[in-house]
Amino acid sequence: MSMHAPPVPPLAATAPTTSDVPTMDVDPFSDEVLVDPLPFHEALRETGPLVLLERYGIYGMGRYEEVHAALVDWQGFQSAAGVGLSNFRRETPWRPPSLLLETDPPHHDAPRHVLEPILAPRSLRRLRERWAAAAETFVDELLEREEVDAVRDIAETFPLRVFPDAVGLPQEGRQHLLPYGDHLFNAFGPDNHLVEKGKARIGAIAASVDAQCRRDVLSPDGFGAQIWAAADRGDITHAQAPTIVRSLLSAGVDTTVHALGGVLQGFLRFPDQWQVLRAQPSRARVAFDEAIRWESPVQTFFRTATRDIAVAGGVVPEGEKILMFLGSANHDPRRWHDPDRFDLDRDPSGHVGFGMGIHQCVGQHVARLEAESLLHALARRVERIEPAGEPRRHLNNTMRAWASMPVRLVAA
Ligand code: 4IA
Repeated sequence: MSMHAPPVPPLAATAPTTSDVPTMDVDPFSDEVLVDPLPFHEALRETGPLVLLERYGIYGMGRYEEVHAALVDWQGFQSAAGVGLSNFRRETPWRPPSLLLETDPPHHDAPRHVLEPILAPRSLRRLRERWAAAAETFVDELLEREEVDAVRDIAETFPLRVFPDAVGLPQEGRQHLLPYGDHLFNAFGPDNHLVEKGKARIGAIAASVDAQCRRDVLSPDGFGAQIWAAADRGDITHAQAPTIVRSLLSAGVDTTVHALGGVLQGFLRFPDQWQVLRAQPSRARVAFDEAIRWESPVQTFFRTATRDIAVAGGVVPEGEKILMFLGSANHDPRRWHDPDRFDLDRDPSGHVGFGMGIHQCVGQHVARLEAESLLHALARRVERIEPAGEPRRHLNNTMRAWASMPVRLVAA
């Protein structure tokens, strides 16, 4: 009898499968996309809320709503399998995983709770006057020159004058911080030519960065020493302390540098916005946040599905990687009016440029204070910022960055 029964329809015909998810074959880490990601982002958002990126066999999200939802769902979208393309369940990470970025609760929580008050606005109050004075001196020096490179001479120089001192780093080895970050952010992507070019030097550079995390080289009053003091209190272990200091050096330099490059580019492209800031220098903070949205220095991050997760009609299968396009979400016209405009009159809050949820940037107040100090001093003393040559992009698998931005600063 069973021999004559009609065949059972295959399960796949009714259960949601990957075949419900539209595919794209573009390489989001190609030079072409990295130079100008906006056309790719639009195509990604239009293809669907969840897309299979065939080239790497991973899922991608480019719309604000789904990116935001994935970022806040740490139970479904984990970080402990790595927030780059490499899946730590199957592959060995190139460096010991971060105790903040590449962990999930409960392991994530003690390091986070230790770092949060150290980098909180009230703890930074003692830095405010010092950084304002440093910015004044810095702008004095800039205005002595006809032309400057807004990347090398401003965006890189100012953070490197104030941040390593605030951490309490020795002088020795500071020149390795930017190259270290550049390789780290490349290494979140695929093993392409950008990763390849860093490989020869990264061993020595990482050793230097690790050496700067040791208790005996850190000054007694900086963020670094406060992390070690938390180990003495028993809030974290002494073995964890240097890796948490390493997070400051990993996440705190290139990010701020490229965010400042982004805000300066915003003012070059939209000179009327410089006049808005000049009229009200207290808008420096909102200008910086708008630049984090507009430029999105950290463009992308991955998560890994902890179970089959339904996303807008498709399913991300358990164990698979999802690439969240923060820069695309921050330009999604479903969420933002005229998203490609850098506009101090908009309210940029809710952007995902600092992430969202339990992993949201713990150093954002430090970055804001650096930017605010610098922009405040520039806004009061510089009448116009004029282009003095073509800006040039710096390519990185994760960061949206500038290599060079020649400008003339016209004194007020
Ligand atoms: C860490 C997301 C990015 C800014 C970042 C990079 C490194 C680390 C944290 C965040 O090493 O903890």
